[in-house]
Amino acid sequence: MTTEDFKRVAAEAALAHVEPGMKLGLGTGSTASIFIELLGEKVAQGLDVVGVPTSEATREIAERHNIPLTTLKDTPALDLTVDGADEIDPDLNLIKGGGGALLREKIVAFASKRMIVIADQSKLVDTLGAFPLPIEVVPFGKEPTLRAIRELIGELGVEGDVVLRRAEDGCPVVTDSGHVILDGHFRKIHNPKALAATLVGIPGVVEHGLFLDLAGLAIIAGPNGVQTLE
Ligand code: ABF
Repeated sequence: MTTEDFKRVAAEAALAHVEPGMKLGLGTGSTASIFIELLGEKVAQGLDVVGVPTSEATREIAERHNIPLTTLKDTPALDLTVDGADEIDPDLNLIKGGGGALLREKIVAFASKRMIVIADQSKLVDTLGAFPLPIEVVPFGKEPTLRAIRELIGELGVEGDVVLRRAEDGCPVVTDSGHVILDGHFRKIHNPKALAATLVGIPGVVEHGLFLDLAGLAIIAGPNGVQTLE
């Protein structure tokens, strides 16, 4: 089986948690997209759900699969969010935002009674941080914000750096909410809670990709089958 197959297995397992009438948060990324595609098949068979997309890309995919959509304005409380992740540790802490949608992903997850993370086994790690931590910042003053994060990395004594995320054309990636992303190479994040608290204290930081105490269940598929963390 391929990584794509494992993503599909995890997405299929998450579908079993969806009940008629649910208000759903729809995640972003390739694994979440498979979930949305499978959800679309159920909707075509008559399943009555409504979704809030976590990105414009996800909105397009959900529309293509005829999933009824709503907004957090009209539906501020959701039942369940299903989303992917870049890293998952054994305590269900996550790094998210490799796809640049972390801000809306976190708002939607926070608005949900439950968040299920779906992933292939490559996302499971002992310690977060090998994947660069996405940090969404306001473009005004991004240079001093970057310097502050660089100093923080230095204080932690890691051989890392922080870089402005750029698209293939060399321009800074701009998020759906009009911000830019700094990718922090922290290597090993031994105390995610402390780092999260420090990052939100830096002016200009809108949100970071550490998702702590948000996921209630992780469904992780690999060569040995499906593993769950909760
Ligand atoms: C989103 O998609 C992100 O937060 C995470 O960065 C990414 C995971 O993507 P994939 O499922 O394509 O690996 O959930």
